[in-house]
Amino acid sequence: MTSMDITLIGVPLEEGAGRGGCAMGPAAFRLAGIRKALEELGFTVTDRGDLRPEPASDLSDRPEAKNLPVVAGFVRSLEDSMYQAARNGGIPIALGGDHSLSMGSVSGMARYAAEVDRPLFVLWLDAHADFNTPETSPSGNIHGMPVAFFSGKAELGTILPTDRPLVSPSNVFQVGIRSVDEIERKLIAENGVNVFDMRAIDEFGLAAIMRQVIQKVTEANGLLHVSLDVDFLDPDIAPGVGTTVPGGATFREAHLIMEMLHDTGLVTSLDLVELNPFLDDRGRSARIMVELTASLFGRRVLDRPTRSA
Ligand code: Z70
Ligand code: MN
Ligand code: MN
Ligand code: MN
Repeated sequence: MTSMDITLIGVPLEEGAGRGGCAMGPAAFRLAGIRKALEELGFTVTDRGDLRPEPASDLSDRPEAKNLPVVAGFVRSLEDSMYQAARNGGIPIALGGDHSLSMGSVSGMARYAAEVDRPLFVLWLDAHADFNTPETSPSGNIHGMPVAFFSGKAELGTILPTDRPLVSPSNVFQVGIRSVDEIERKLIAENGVNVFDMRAIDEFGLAAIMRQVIQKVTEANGLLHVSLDVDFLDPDIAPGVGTTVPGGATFREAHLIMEMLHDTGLVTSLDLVELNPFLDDRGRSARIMVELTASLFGRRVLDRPTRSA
């Protein structure tokens, strides 16, 4: 890991999801001990509290993009917070909040990456591809659109400046996917998103998949943003999420990803999203997410010789 400074940014946003509850996510992550877990690993942690943006008054609400003004307010604010934290040499972690916040976190990191002249890669750990647009979305929920947005493929008005740096879909790696809408399926193929669905995990194993991802990012000297949706995990181990999809990643699989990533030192930012404490089982999902975060930043079971990927 290049930096030993971590900035926690609370994003109490739930208006991008179909049901309420994600706004309580930042509080649950704090209660589950995210700060202490990172401090124990030697990091200096700054918790800059929760964002409280005003809804964007220049954008209007519409059925194809529900609650756009509220979502846009958070996206603008988070974009800048992530960028500033990265520019100050730290690792920003967005504590969600629903997944529409990634429009801001990824865009902020894309701005930083452009400034330091390195490509940004995104590892999207999710049951969903989140590549809908207002035109293709069956729900109108913006949390199903962030990947299309930061790839420049979703028309959502001027949430961010039109000349903002975009992320190439070929730099996006999606792992754990098992629920994709009809038109969305065509979009991810046409745009060349790298998708490893649950079948790929079962056929090849996560280690082989992660080695590919790590090799691509390393060869390009890229920055890597990790976006972890609670529903990436199997609902049996992480029930605290609005859209549970059976057949998700096991604790061991998720752990392996985090440990392999830590060994590379490539990760420069993280989102923890879609935690719905109202639906959780006594904080279980929040604690698992914190544990995975600790593994990503170096908590280990055994010392072992570092092997090259
Ligand atoms: C569906 C939609 C979604 C997360 C649900 C679901 C999207 N594809 N994303 N939960 N994180 O409404 O667009
Ligand atoms: Mn998602
Ligand atoms: Mn999801
Ligand atoms: Mn979800």
